[in-house]
Amino acid sequence: MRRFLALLLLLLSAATPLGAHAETGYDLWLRYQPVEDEWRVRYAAATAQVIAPSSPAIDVAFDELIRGLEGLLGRAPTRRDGAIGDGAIVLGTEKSPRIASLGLPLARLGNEGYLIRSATIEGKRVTVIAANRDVGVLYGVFRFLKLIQTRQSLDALDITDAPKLQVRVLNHWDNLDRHVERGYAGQSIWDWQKLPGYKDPRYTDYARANASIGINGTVLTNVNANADVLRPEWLEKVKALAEVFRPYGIKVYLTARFSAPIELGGLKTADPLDPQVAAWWKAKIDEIYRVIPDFGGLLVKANSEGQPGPNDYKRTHADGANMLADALAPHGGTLMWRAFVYAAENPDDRHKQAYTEFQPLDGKFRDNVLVQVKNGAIDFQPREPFHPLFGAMPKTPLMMEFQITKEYLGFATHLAYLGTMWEEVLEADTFRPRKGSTVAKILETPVEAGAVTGMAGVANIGSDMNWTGSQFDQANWYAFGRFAWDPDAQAEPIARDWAAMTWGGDPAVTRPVVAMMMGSREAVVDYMTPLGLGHLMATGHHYGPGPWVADLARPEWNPAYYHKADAVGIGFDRTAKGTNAVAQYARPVAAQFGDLKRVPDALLLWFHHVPWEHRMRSGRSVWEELVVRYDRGVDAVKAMESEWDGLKGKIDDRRWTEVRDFLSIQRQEAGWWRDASVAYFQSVSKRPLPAGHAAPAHDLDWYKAINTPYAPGNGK
Ligand code: BDP
Repeated sequence: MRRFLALLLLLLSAATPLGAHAETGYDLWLRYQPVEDEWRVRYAAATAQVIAPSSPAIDVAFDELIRGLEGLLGRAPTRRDGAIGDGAIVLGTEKSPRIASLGLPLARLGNEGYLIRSATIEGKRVTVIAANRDVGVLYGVFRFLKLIQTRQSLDALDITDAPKLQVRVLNHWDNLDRHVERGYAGQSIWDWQKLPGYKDPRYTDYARANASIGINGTVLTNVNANADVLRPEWLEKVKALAEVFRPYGIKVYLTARFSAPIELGGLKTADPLDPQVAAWWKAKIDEIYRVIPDFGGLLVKANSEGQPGPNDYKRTHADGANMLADALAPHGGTLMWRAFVYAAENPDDRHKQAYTEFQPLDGKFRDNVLVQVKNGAIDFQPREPFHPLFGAMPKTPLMMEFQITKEYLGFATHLAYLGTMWEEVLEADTFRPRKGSTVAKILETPVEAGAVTGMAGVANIGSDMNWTGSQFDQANWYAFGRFAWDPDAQAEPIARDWAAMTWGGDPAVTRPVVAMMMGSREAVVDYMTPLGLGHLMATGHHYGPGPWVADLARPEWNPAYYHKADAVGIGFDRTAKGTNAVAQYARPVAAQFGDLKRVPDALLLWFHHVPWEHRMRSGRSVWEELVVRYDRGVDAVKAMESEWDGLKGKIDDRRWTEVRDFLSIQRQEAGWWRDASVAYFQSVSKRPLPAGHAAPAHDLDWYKAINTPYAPGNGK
């Protein structure tokens, strides 16, 4: 009877029209919705049975496989040992005699790689998912499920894959009171108050999602750090999370406030060369490892935006980093030290400050230090040239820091797929030491044998039902994992995979969805900061335009500092005639960026100050081009809206409606950006709008008067 009812339910659910499903987005790209009948038949033969040994990581792999097959194929093969039959999926490492007997080429897969292969064992046709370590088997299982989710054949499989970077971490900018700095998806998912007593099941789903894309670490706390998290009672909470994540191959990391020896230890100084300070950190780090033996390590933001650091004691960043690294080293811990520094006292071009400070320290950091560099020279803008430090510190492991949360790209409501932005940065050629040395290659190539490599992404995850504040922002979490696994990956196939897994395999859905995604980031660039402009957002919360702001305490906090628009022209001269920031790049790159004739239009105003009449490649003046780009951005959002309208009925109503409403907010805000920016720049350029381009809806003062003090995500 129960089986009959289950079957009936299954048939009913398969027969329910799509629109009636109320999907919230909670399931992310792991929805495991039933495949079409023809595929169910095709897949049945290769998924008849699952054979798996037992260990914490293999158990979660097994459970995930069963869960996936149950959802996708409506049938769960649950046998996990005994005789092998045709169509078995055999999981394991070389410790399983059956896998060892196949003599698979596992050695080159490293600790986290996997192999999926159609094979014959004991005369039966099987699929083997094998790895050197259990976590590789888990990654292999997710890949196998993806084959079904994206409707690939399961015949004659021969897949091997291994991550190109070692440390693939999320950085949560989450405070201990659950406020998320630059978070647009609700509160922090870490419910510290209830930890360690209560472990929200959400932590497990978080781990599943991360493991499915190969993320193997998470920094739980904000870079603007609070020393309290290092207190014993907080370490118990951290330990509880570490226990949930461990079977999924995910290590926990914390941020360390440099002044913790003063705040927690009662010392008079945090000077890294003071033996008492070093001893305090050593004892603290030993204590952490007693509580969490596989703790990943620490992340530090020092001497940047008011954070304490070694410069307070006239010591270098290397002095500070090495002191902590030495305490972590005996435990195998990693220290991530951020290169995002700029100082109030330093009048030099902000673009140059991180390079100026860090480049001379090349070779001075301990082996277990990763210097974490933002993708661009300034700060996560919609478009920046790649950071000049990439390639410039050949003796120092550098890791990439991307921002997944869209602080500068429209918060949660603007659809902006960041895969294209990351691909653009990763494939940029640094020419260091030679042509072809892309940013990706620099990240992937250890500075010496065995040296550590990595990538960090500032998380966009919160307690919202859909995790990321919007359905489409899930794609950015997903894409980050894929790029951290393989920095040479391409944005478009990643978008295709995500779209198929998230919205269903119908090409009538995925094709337009992928097209929207691929154009979306450029649309944001166009309506916010075209032609290489940057940092024009309103003060503090960064919500909406503020290009007129020129009265903040520090020069480089003001949008006017970045665009330098005046009656004559616009743009920041970073050529040899200006701040000469171009000289921080390898010669061929500097020659291109520094040459008005060769600099890409997309970076023109980042590197050059040009008269309003400057002729662009299009034949238009830079003033006209600016207006054209602003309008192009708004038009692109309108095009996304109508594309999405065409998908009504093809996807579930709830998610469809949410996206439709968000696109409408995006269109209004894109129009706000366009109008406010055009009004402002016109007040400076004093030029007429090009023919066919409408005047802003209001005068400049109207836009200047907009005040949104409660916009989310502000630092505090
Ligand atoms: C800026 C953010 C600020 C962060 C800072 C950082 O506005 O909230 O603390 O980056 O990365 O973009 O440290």
